[in-house]
Amino acid sequence: MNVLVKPGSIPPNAPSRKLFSVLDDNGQADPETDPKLELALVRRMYEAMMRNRLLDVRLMKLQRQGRIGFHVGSEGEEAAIIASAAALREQDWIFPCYREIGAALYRNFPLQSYMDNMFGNVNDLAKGRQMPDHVTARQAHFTSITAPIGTQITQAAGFAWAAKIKHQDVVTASYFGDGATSSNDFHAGMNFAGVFQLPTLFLLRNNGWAISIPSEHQSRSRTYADKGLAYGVPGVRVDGNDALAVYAITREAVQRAASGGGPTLIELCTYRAGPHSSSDDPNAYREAMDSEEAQKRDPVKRLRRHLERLQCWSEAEQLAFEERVNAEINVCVEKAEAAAPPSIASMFEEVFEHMPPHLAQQQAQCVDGPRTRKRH
Ligand SMILES: Cc1ncc(C[n+]2csc(CCOP(=O)(O)OP(=O)(O)O)c2C)c(N)n1
Ligand SMILES: [Mg+2]
Repeated sequence: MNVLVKPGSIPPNAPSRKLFSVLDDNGQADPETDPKLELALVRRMYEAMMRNRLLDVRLMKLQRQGRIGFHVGSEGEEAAIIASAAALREQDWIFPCYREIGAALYRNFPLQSYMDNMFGNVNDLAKGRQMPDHVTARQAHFTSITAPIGTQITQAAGFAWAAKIKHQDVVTASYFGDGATSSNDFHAGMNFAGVFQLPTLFLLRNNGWAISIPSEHQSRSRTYADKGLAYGVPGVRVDGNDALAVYAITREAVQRAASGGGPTLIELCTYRAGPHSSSDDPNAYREAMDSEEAQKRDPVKRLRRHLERLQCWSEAEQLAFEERVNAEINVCVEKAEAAAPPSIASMFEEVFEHMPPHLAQQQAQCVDGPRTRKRH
């Protein structure tokens, strides 16, 4: 039977929630929201964000020089990624999208291992079987990066469910973009986490774009945080370019999850200052003005201004830091580039515990084939 709904009986969208922030564009903290973190922690976050920025600059150059095949960076999104990772506890697990390498490095994933992955050499933990930037860092409680959008969301929910069943004090955090909210996995993960009240955080990096699709065309929801309403998952909007705000809200959500309060959806409102990846040219679809505005709100510069106000950072320290990090990057690049590629035979290994005969035959044919001959 068709039921005609009287116009006006469907309630309008929930009103857009206020954006939680601490720092203004000049790095001045609002005393009402300031989490009053130890300065050593703020400095550590700043240094990790700056190191990430220097890495992105260098890796993009290496790609343009044809020395690595691909790079997907996080310029402009460093606070959203690194300050949230800093607010997680050591035992908590990160289920990343492809932009979260900064979170792994913050957890002391070695820069050399990252660089080995970028060159896909014999020392790469993924053994050259993955694209560059698709690292795995188990020691850092950082799961493998996969290219398909959204798959990590259900994995994080499932891992949190297992932790809950085993009474382990573990919180999981899935990172994903605005575009990923259109994936099946987002809906499945949110529903599951809501129903089972799982200790998990949905860290939704709204960077304005899903490659060339603007975030306002991705969804008719008034805000991305509103999406939590349908699943009974509290949603909150945070200025994702404000490291202190990101830290404060993430910390609160971790504490709530760890004490049985259930999941939280955190919309980290940020901006993708660079291209989607080294394979993308944003000039084809976005105005230059756009990125000028983003420059003003740069999360790295904002946190630096904050530290300078507190007399905890100076121009001299900045120069020394840049020199030190660039030297560290140079050493890692040199080593990674000099290392041999993985052997062709290794492509066939580690799929089965005992290699079946047909695979062994293919391996032998491949090893004897033209790809292993010099100058092929
Ligand atoms: C299942 C799936 N569909 C499509 C793609 C192609 N793809 C790669 S990145 C991307 C956009 C993702 O945007 P968003 O989730 O906002 O993340 P961002 O890149 O902005 O961080 C798409 C559609 C994919 N990798 N996986
Ligand atoms: Mg996006």
